[in-house]
Amino acid sequence: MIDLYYFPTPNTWKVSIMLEECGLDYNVVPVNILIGQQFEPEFLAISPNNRVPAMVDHDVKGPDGQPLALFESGAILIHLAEKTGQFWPSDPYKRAKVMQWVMWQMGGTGPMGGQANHFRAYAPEKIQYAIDRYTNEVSRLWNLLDWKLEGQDWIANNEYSIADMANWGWITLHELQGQDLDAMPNLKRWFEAMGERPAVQRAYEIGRDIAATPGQISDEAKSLLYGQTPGQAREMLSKISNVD
Ligand SMILES: N[C@@H](CCC(=O)N[C@@H](CS)C(=O)NCC(=O)O)C(=O)O
Repeated sequence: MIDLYYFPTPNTWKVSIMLEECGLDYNVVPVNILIGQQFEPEFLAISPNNRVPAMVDHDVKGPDGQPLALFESGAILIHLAEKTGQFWPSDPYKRAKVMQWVMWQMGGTGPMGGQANHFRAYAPEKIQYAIDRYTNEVSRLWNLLDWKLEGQDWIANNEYSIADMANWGWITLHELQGQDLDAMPNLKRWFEAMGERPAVQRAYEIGRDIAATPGQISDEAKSLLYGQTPGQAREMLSKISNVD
């Protein structure tokens, strides 16, 4: 059995899509990042980076007999791909290409998209340089994907894989990210084809109620949300034991 620590966001949808596509049994453990549940010691013991998604795979045990706890959506996708052998080619050339596009997403559209969201929608002051910098970088990356998808259905090897799953959630945010999908027709076609897959639809719907459930954020969590200092991070981590 797998526990998926979840809040409906692009990084977390990657994992719920893979779990749904593979038909694996899993429990959804809600972590409401809007009210600071990512800073609670129980969650930090699984994801000391205080981010979702995270996962516990009870079928895989470590040297101490404890189940495997994993954070980082890319690592979780690769773990599930290796566990099931699905959406993960056995051919080394093709597998390396899937890995390439997963890593490209993890280092590119994810972090750049996160910063674009922040400066476009959440930053307390409007900083035009930062808005332009991150919006343009997202645009550059998405145009590369549009170019890659010219004449093909799927991102890596033209076969549906975890590379597609990794990328889809971020494209759902196209309006928030100031991107015009009509100007990227190959990306738009792929995005719509992904959205028609029943597993993607189920994965996207999970936990909508978690986001909609009102909750209070403590002053302490509020101060951690956008401006966590190294001192605060160390203080938080001092409450948990070291994890692999
Ligand atoms: N590199 C990480 C990024 C995870 C991440 O940024 N998660 C966001 C939601 S998409 C989060 O948990 N934010 C909570 C916070 O910033 O406090 C991954 O891909 O898993």
